[in-house]
Amino acid sequence: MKINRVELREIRLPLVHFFETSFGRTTTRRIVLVRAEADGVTGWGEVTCGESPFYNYETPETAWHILRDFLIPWTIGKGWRAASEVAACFRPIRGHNMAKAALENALWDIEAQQQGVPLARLLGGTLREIPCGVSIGIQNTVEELLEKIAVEGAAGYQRIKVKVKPGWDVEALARIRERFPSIALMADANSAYTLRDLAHLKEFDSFNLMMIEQPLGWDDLWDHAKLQRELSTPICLDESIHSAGDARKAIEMHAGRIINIKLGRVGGFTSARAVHDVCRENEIPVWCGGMLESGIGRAHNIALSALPGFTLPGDVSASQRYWKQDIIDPEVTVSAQGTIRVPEAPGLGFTPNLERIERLTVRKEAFE
Ligand code: OSB
Ligand code: MG
Repeated sequence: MKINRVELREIRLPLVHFFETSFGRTTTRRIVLVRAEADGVTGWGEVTCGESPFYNYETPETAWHILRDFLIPWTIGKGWRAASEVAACFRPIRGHNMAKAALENALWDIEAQQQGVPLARLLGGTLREIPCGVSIGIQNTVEELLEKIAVEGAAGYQRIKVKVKPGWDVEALARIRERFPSIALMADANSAYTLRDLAHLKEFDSFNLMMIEQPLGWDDLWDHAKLQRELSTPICLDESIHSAGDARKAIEMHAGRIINIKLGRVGGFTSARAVHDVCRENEIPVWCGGMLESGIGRAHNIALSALPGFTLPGDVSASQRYWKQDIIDPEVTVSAQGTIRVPEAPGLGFTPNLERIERLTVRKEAFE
């Protein structure tokens, strides 16, 4: 695989409904896309960072810089035997996993097309359909939250995740349980608490939650281990797992009982698969997280979710929940049973719509 051209572009994509977490509200996404060409085949990747450095420290600007000045010059013009080789080449750069993932994942897309196999299969995926849940942000009122849960439940989604933060947590959860006593429910705090909130966090144990996601510091496994000893609800780690090594340490420390894998956060498919493998060896269930991706990142998430360790419903859901019009054809749809069918066509199995992407593009830079 000889990469002869890479194009970076930034698109602006307004969300159908604002998405609010403990760290803020998003209404329009700024998404950096990577388009790579090798031997006449085109592959796509997506930088999944937020607009501001709140989920992690990356932003569209830092990703553009790292891609333009380091990752692209390091990969272009070289012959690669496999997409799985580039992760080692990127290793000298500390962090910037979402920038790395965007380029690496584009090469996986190319390799799958070259081999004429679906990306999921190239990765070792075995599932033909993936179980789906939804992530519902903080709303203006609890009534609106309850209505959203009712809609998503009726659509068939297999579990509901709600965002929580101090002031929007036990009361909202109590109201949810009152109206929906038996739905599969979980809460995601995005690091909004500390161990000083221990007594408060213990109240979460009364809501029969599947898990509580990343209650404590984004870079803190130690305090999660302390908290897990005090909670009966399983802790799921999101922000603090960046590699297979982190996953191993978290498991050894009993910092949580479940891990959410995000392609961007861990630096691409090669690392994501390694995290999956460590978890599987240790019987830690995993599920695929989401970052409000466009269709391109969404297609990658679907391929990843086909690996056999993805036993819990993930945050990968239908395009129409996010976008009036997605940038891939067809868009991602979910069955009445709350599943997405893993495509069987070579590569992504979805076609990026160039004309639509071009219309949404606010800047572009090409490297030959
Ligand atoms: O913590 O999982 C998270 C969105 C942005 C940043 C962080 C998170 C999320 C989500 C949304 O929960 C998942 C999705 O629907 O894409
Ligand atoms: Mg999360």
